[in-house]
Amino acid sequence: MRQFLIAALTIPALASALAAESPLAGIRPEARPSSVRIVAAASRAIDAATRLSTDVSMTKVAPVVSAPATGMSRSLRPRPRPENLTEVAYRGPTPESRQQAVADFGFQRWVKGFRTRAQAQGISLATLNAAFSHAEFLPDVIERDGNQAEFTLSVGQYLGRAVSDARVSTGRANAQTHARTLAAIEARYDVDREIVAAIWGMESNYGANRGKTHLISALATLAYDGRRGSFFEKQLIAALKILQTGDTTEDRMLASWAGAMGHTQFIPTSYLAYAVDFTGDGKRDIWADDPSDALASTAAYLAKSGWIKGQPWGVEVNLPKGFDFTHAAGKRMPSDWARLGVKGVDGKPVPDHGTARLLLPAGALGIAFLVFKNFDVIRRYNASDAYALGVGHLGDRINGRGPLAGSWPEGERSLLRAEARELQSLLSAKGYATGGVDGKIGSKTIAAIRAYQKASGIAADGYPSLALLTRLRS
Ligand SMILES: [Ca+2]
Repeated sequence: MRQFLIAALTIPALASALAAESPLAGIRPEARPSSVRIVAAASRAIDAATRLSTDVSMTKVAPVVSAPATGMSRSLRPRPRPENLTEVAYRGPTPESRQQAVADFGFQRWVKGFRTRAQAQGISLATLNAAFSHAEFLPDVIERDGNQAEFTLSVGQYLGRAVSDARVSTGRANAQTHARTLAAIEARYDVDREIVAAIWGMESNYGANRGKTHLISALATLAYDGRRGSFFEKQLIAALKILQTGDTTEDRMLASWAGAMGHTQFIPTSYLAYAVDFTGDGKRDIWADDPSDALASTAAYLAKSGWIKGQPWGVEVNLPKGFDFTHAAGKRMPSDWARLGVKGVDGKPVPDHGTARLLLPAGALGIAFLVFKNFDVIRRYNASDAYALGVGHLGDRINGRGPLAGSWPEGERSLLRAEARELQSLLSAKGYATGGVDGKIGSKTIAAIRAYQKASGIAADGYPSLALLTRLRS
């Protein structure tokens, strides 16, 4: 049996990149680029083989605002269209105001065309007139869409923010205040209440940050801007359908700048598919101060995604010394994992709640988990391992459990895209095929990392750590 010199992996590790304009925003779903990077860093690192389910084409509750670093080369701001300048009312002497005027003109022209397309999809003139009565081009939205610079945050740092003491205590208080509602929702949808409460905490800090942007304006701006125009036009059509049902009015339809609405940050298409009227007033009101409809809608979403009531999302585990990471792939019953030495942090085998896979969000030196099907159900809400960890752990904490027993490696962070390219390039130069040098850590790169790690006598966790890059450089 191979001996893995785990201690040889000195620094390690990693993290996940969060692209967000503020630390808190990184935790919220509109900062979807983080999800993309976290998935890349935290999930793929383990090995494609340890992830049985293919979770590529999942429905997302909130939009993926595209991965950072890609497609960022061209300007994201509305570009002046010189051929139109003569048609634009001159608003002021500065280049900024001129650009704004051009953008407004282009926007209004776009709205005109959009209205025709919307009518063809069954949106009435009355709905359109009401919806666009206060709609305007929002330069700030474009600004924020463009300011998604890549930066890194470790899984440990991410969890520290997502599951802060304040968020735990506020969560516990809210779970008490809304105990009857949460219990009723749990009874109707068979979704454990603490997970619903945790998603509420993650998405809007229990309703405190539901978003204050005029949804129609934001979606129209993003649809017009064109970077992900077709996605946002689809969301805009969905928003108009919501208005047409009479669930709410355009002035109350507020959202994050990227179109995530209400207590649990549904995007319009998810609203249409999953939102429910729990209070019985005939309106699916996820925007109201009363969170009942929003929380029930979230439970409905999780239920339809396959939630298994009573099954944990995951359990923190310890790995035995010299654990052979080539055994880390696939799903097993916890009792089978226990035979490989993978046990709960209390030293006992994890109960057989169902099959589980091993999750190592920061590689061999970080905290390990056995995660169950419910973990992947949470990922349906936001396809990020770090997010799902945050929700699951916050739920446990709200339920009265303590912090994680293990610790995350010091100095960890995920590789930036350029560093990932360098890692691939260095591995390729040593004869380990990474399937290209594109900065994306896919299964071939992970296999190459494992092969290099095995040949070097270090823990073959397939994890693209900074330590590994440093080692390859030397
Ligand atoms: Ca209602």
